Amino acid sequence: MSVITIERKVLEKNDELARQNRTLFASRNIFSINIVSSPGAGKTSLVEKTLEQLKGKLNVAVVEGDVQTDFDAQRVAKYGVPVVQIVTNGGCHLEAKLVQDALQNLDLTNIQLLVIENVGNLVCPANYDLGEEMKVVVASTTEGDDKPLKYPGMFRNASVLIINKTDLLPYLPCKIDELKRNALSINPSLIIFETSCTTGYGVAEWCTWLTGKVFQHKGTK
Ligand SMILES: Nc1nc2c(ncn2[C@@H]2O[C@H](COP(=O)(O)OP(=O)(O)OP(=O)(O)O)[C@@H](O)[C@H]2O)c(=O)[nH]1
Ligand SMILES: [Mg+2]
Repeated sequence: MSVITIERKVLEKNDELARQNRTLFASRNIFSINIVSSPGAGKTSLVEKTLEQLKGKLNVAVVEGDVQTDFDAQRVAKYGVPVVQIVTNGGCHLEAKLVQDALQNLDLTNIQLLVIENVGNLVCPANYDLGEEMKVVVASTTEGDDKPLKYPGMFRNASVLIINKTDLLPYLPCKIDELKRNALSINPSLIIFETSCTTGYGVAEWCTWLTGKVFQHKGTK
């Protein structure tokens, strides 16, 4: 019973800090996304491909979250965008406070899109609001088509599903229609894109949609 109470308090505190992050983003007119997935589904690869496409079109900053190492921030830094790495030291998800602290080390001047890459984990990040506009869940074909049913929280809380590693479909038992059906049975309003970050397939469609969202958001402020 007391464990439940403590967990609720932790989440309430997190929600308050997420509200503060959201207020900061709104005051600066920044659209923010929180990319979540199991380890290795292709979050950083998607960030890299997205940065390639959006170069010269949108000002983007990136917050990287990992249990250990700054490998992902190093990959992103090659694209010449502001990036900061959060190392959770074992923590299995990002929290609003970690993002708030990281933002102190990020120059947000003229930034239109903030991309937060969460720790690879299909469970815990679902419960922690970071102040983002939307969660984007990446599910790769190598994980199988049943994951939305086994990890429903993440798919329920996401606005967008990116099915990545479609180039591997010929070699895998994963059925993409089944994966989509399962995801939509959990969350009928999911917007779905299919990508291969290896071949670049589908990345343009995702980036066009995302750019539209950023400008639509700007228009409402
Ligand atoms: N075949 C194939 N491989 C991919 C694709 N996208 C990513 N990969 C590979 O998958 C591996 C993991 O990719 P990352 O982008 O590091 O995945 P991640 O989700 O950021 O991983 P973590 O941050 O560790 O959770 C790398 O070896 C990528 O090259 C894809 O579309 N097709
Ligand atoms: Mg990564």
